[in-house]
Order: sequence, then C-alpha cells, then structure tokens
Amino acid sequence: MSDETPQPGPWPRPCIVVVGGFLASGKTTLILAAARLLQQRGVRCAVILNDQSNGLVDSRLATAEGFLAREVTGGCFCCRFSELMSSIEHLQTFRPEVIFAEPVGSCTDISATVLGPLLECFDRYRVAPFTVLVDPARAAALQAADADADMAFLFEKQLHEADLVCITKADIYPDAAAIPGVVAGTPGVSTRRLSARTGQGVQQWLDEILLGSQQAGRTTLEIDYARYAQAEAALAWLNLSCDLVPAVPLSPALIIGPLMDRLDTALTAAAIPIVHLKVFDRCASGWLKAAVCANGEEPRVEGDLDASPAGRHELVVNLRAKGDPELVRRSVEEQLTHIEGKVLDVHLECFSPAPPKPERRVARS
Ligand SMILES: Nc1nc2c(ncn2[C@@H]2O[C@H](COP(=O)(O)OP(=O)(O)OP(=O)(O)O)[C@@H](O)[C@H]2O)c(=O)[nH]1
Ligand SMILES: [Mg+2]
Repeated sequence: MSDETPQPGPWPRPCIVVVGGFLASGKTTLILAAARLLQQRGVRCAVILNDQSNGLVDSRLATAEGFLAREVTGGCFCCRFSELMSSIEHLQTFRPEVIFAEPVGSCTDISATVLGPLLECFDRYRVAPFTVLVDPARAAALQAADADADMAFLFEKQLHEADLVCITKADIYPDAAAIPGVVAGTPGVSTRRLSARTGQGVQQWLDEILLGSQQAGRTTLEIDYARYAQAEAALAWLNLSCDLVPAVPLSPALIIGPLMDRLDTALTAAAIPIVHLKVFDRCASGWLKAAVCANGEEPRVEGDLDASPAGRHELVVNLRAKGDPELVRRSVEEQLTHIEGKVLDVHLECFSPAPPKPERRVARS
C-alpha cells in the first residue's frame, strides 16, 4: 500500500464508498478485498449490503470473513434511503473510518438518488467518487448484437453514471481490451483494471477514491423510470434460506457441490439464463460459498473446502435469473426435494423487482 494510504483514525468524518456495477461484476469481492487491505493498516471498516429481499449470501460472507456488516433489505438503496442513513448512523457506534456500501446489481440512477442525498450530509461524511465495476465477459455479452435488451439497458445506464469505472477480474481477463465490445467508459471518466482475487490494482483504486481529488456524484443520468422498471422486472429474484439436517453428516462442500450442479442443470433445462447464482453453507466446522455467473460455468468457491462433516447446516441461496419468477421458484423448490434429510425453517421468496421509487433524487449539473 502506498505511503499515503489512510492511516488509523480518528478521521474527522467517515468516508462512504459506494461500489456499483451489474450483477456479479465483483462488487462484494472487491469491497472485502479492499476492507481487508485497510484493516491490515488499522483503518476501521464496515460494509453495508443491499438487496430486494432478505437472506443475503453477501452479508453471510462478509460476516464469516470477520467484517462488521449491516443490511438494507426489501428494496434498493434509493428506495430505502432512510434505512441506508439509519444503517450508517448505527455503524457510527463502531467509529468506522471507511464504510463500503454495495447497491443492488440491477439498480441504476444511484448517483442522483444515493450519492446526491449523501453529499448533502457533507458535515458528517465524506463521499468517495462513485465506482462502477464491469466484468469484461458480461460487457462483451451485453454489448453484442443479440444481447438481452433489458439487461443491456441496465448495464449501460450504470456505466454512464460512474465517476470511475473499474474493469474487474483482471486475473482471468488479463487483456480485457481484446474482448469485443468492452467499453472504456464514459468519455472523461477514468477507467482502471483490477483483480480483487489477486489484489492487482486494489491498493491504487483505494488511493484514488480515498485520497484523490475526483469529485463524487458528477453525473446525473437521464433515465426513463418506466423503461428502468420494465428492465428490472424482467429479472426473477430468488432468496432462499433454510436449515438442513442431512441423513448422514456432510461437509459444506458435499452439500453445495451437488446442489449447484442440480440447480444449474434444472435452470438450463427450463431455459432460464442464470445471471448470478450464489450459495452459502455454514455448519459447526466451517463455511463455504460457491457462485456462477452463467449456466454451465464451473462454480467459484470460497471458504473451507476441507471443513469436516456436520449434522446441521444453514443454507442460503440467492439466484438472479432472467425469466418468469414462478418457473424459477419451481425449479429451485424441486431441487430441495432431492436433498436426503430434513429441510427445516424454509424462507423462500421469488419475485420480479418492483418499480423503483427513489425517496430522494438530487440532480447535479
Ligand atoms: N477470477 C476472479 N473472479 C472474481 C473476481 N472478483 C469477483 N470474482 C468472482 O465473480 C463472482 C461474482 O463476484 P461478486 O463479488 O459476488 O459480485 P457482485 O457484483 O457482488 O454480485 P451481486 O452482489 O450478485 O451483484 C464470484 O464468483 C467471485 O468469486 C476477480 O477479481 N477475479
Ligand atoms: Mg454482491
């Protein structure tokens, strides 16, 4: 980390770092990697996760990794701005110097509806430039001629309101520019490339947003909210949490592995495109998280692959897919019946996101 990287506080005002970007672009992974780097320097961090519903894999992951995390649920930050503010206020008890906030990955107009109102609280917080993450493979897919029009709309709107664009996953896409259709961002907006997995570029990004001179919330989108609502409603949003008591004790890997395979097979058979499928399992011996960003992908796994078998598990599934929520719900419910053992205390919600209705909108020129 550079010599200028923030040193332990007390800072006069905590810095709110909003990290946006399309579903599965790498927001949580980057936030946790950055928080880890800062905490190694003694900088106190907290994380606020956001979702349309309850039961979040991302907050389970943040907490499992030892971070102070809070959730704003039941709608995006813009529609739940008061709750975002309450969460920030609550976190003040722990005197964090940096508070990362991850909006819902299908959400846009964040600069006007979240950064704008936050910037009005300049006496209490600093607000970092709005970083929007781009997964190069998703960018290529959503800029292709046959791209899904709703997803492409959300993706492009998100990109156009960024103060700073970061192209993620540089470890697997070392030459993202070679992928057709990868954009450089809005003219005048700087673009960085990083990998939260290897750490490449993370320190430089932190230095830029925490110490740089870039203004936050520079761009106010022009956006048709009816079109925006239609695009978000094309998604099926499923959150499932339950307790599992397998017929014989199993490790998290033996719960998650077959479940991910079955979910992928079932969704593919039902012609439902996966946008992001995340599964988290925790038991007495450890935790494991696996995720795929498309049908047929090899799951990316984090956590304790070697955790020993246990007789009781907490399971959380978050699926964002393109298609009919009822079909998605049935495909997932059906897979639960294949688990040998008891599935208890099931909370399952599956819906299309409701039209966004921001509490506040502060347009800046
Ligand atoms: N190889 C590689 N994979 C990454 C990197 N960053 C994220 N990923 C993977 O990409 C997937 C999505 O990452 P997340 O951090 O969950 O993405 P997100 O934007 O928070 O997703 P949502 O919250 O669902 O919108 C996960 O499987 C990550 O492990 C990276 O730098 N390199
Ligand atoms: Mg996330």
